[in-house]
Amino acid sequence: MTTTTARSKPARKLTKPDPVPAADTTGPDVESAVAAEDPETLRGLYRDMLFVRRFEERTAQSYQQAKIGGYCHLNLGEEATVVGLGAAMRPTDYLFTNYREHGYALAKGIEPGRVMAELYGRSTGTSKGWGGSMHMYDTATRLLGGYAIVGGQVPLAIGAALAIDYHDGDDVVVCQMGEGTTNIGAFHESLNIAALWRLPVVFLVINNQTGMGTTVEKSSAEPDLWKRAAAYRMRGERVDGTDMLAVRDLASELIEGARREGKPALLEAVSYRLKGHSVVDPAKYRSTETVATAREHDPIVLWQQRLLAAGVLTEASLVDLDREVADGVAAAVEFADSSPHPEPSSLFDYTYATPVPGDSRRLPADPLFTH
Ligand SMILES: Cc1ncc(C[n+]2csc(CCOP(=O)(O)OP(=O)(O)O)c2C)c(N)n1
Ligand SMILES: [Mg+2]
Repeated sequence: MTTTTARSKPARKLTKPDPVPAADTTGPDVESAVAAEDPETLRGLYRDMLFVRRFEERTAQSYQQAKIGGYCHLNLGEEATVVGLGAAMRPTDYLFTNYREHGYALAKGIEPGRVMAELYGRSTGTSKGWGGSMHMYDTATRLLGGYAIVGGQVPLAIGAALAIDYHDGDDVVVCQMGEGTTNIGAFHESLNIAALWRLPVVFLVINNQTGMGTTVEKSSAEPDLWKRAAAYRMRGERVDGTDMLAVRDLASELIEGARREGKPALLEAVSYRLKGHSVVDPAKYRSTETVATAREHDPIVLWQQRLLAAGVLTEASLVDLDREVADGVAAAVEFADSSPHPEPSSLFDYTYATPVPGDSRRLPADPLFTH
């Protein structure tokens, strides 16, 4: 007979890490950056942020009208990062994103109508209507997707960066992801290889402090995500994701470091998710304080106030901008809604890179046996 001696186990109680410090959005730095910036550039950046906001709000509305199906995640609250990044990238730089990518597709320069058409599942969409919200792809503007599997885009981005390096190119890959992705194994493998092989890639971690309903403190033993770069001797930075100029400038610096010196880097952008994880998530798990904090950090409100205070915008020019943006979004919806659905016979066209002889082309309603 064997006797078991009771082992004293340490209590499974994790010490709670400090919460992520709130990014400072009201400091004098933003004001002096605004004062130093060309007013026309500021108006353009604000217009682009507003466009993403209105586009996403309209997307939510179209979803409720059942014009859009499937999963659908919005960039509401993330507009300053989206636009700041877009301003930092060269048109020939490559971008990989997660499934929360409509804004990034717009920032990369894809026609809004084609983005909306993809959401509507129409053949004029970026992926001919077969991809939908999570799978936008456009070789012309070098948006290489749109990935639904958390972390799926990270090794692929490394492959693109390796290809650039192999061909002695000087383009850079930006790989966007959420903070939840930094705990996926492939994230660490990719950072390791990027650093070892000095690949031209910048990892952009959008720390919206929540992965579905789980807070960053509950999912990450080290919630200061920018510090993860140090494990790979890579430069890591944290930026206030609501500050489009700070995002643009820091992203530019890191992108140019990757381009000129083959130095991969990690940029953590702290932002605030204004709504639930996806359009169907009422986010009841969030406290009133969390919602209030997110609203306080609404980048559209912040930048509207700042640009009005700096005299870059006036109440009258805001009205004009609102109308211009509303017209642009309406035109995108009109284009999408009047575009044809893909032909059912094309359902299998993109299943394989090349046609596979003898593959099943049977559609769900087709009879199993024809004779
Ligand atoms: C491998 C994998 N596991 C789980 C999921 C389900 N899932 C979809 S989004 C998500 C949360 C990801 O959070 P984060 O990376 O912070 O991105 P965010 O949605 O906040 O932009 C999860 C767990 C998935 N799509 N893929
Ligand atoms: Mg997140």
